[in-house]
Amino acid sequence: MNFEEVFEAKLAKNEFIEPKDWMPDNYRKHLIRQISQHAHSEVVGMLPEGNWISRAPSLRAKLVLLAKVQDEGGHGLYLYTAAETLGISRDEMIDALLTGKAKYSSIFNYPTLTWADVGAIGWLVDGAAIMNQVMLQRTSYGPYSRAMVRICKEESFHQRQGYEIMTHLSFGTPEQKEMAQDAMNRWWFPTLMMFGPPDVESPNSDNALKWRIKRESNDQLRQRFVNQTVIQAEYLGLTIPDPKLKWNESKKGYDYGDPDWSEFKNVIKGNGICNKQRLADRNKAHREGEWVRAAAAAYADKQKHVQAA
Ligand code: BYC
Repeated sequence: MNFEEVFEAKLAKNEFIEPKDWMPDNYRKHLIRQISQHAHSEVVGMLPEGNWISRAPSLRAKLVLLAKVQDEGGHGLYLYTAAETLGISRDEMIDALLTGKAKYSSIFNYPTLTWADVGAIGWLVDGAAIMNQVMLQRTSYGPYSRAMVRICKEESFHQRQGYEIMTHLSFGTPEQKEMAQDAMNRWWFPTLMMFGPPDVESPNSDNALKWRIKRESNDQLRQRFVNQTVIQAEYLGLTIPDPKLKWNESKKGYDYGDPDWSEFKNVIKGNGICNKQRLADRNKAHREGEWVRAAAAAYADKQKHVQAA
């Protein structure tokens, strides 16, 4: 068998492709694109939530949120490391993020206006992230799959954190319930956009499915998310802001209205409400972390000399 046949045979047998295995150039490029975008999303995702650490309504809420935000940093680390095994350097990836060349999830370009938004992010955004990421645990590239196993465990905790906040608010005072509903109204459609464009407009899906990088399509996952979330919203007594939402017995799922795809395109082009602020904040954090990187590099250098002596 030639290299390509070995690669195809592994995919057919559901075996992992590992860093030293031969792989088509486009498979490598596809993975670098997706894994690095995913890593950037985790790191940029720390920003809207991080804004609320100092304003959390109790010590307990603050501790839980701090842990969650730290987890996101860890997810970024696992994912950057997985991408590095494909032959791209961390510096190249970070540079692409900081200069605005790389994409990250559209969802993090929306503002977090109230504490209920922290709940909505955990419940809806992490809920959508898990829906997508559970299938990525079985993605064909070994290092990505292994990173996803740990990430998914932590994401379930994040989703519970958000749902707990929404439960407190929804069963709280009328003002608190209103805050929860307002957050639901603003986050619902942007969350549906996280799954990517409709299948018929998704240029990367065919290869992703063929190479078993994605196991399910954008629309399949979006549908599953809607089905799962409606019942959770009903329990909270919150209304999903979609007049087209309706149970469809024949497909055993909900029909739902489309997000505004022109808004999505605008956000991923860099023109969302918070794109510029997010990039400026990431650049600032990077500059301010320069001394940490220099100290870590100096320490590593010193250790090399000690070992050599
Ligand atoms: N935002 O051909 P398509 C999280 C881009 S957050 C921005 O369907 P693909 C977290 C796409 O990149 C979730 N861009 O692409 C939660 C492509 O452009 P390029 C992060 C998007 O790759 C809480 C173009 O549109 N999760 O984890 O087959 C706190 C056409 O799309 C988006 C992941 O990244 C979007 N929403 O499917 C902290 C999961 N959607 O690259 C963190 C891994 C599409 O050709 N990623 N685009 O220029 C994936 O599963 C897939 O990459 C996607 C898109 C489903 C996102």
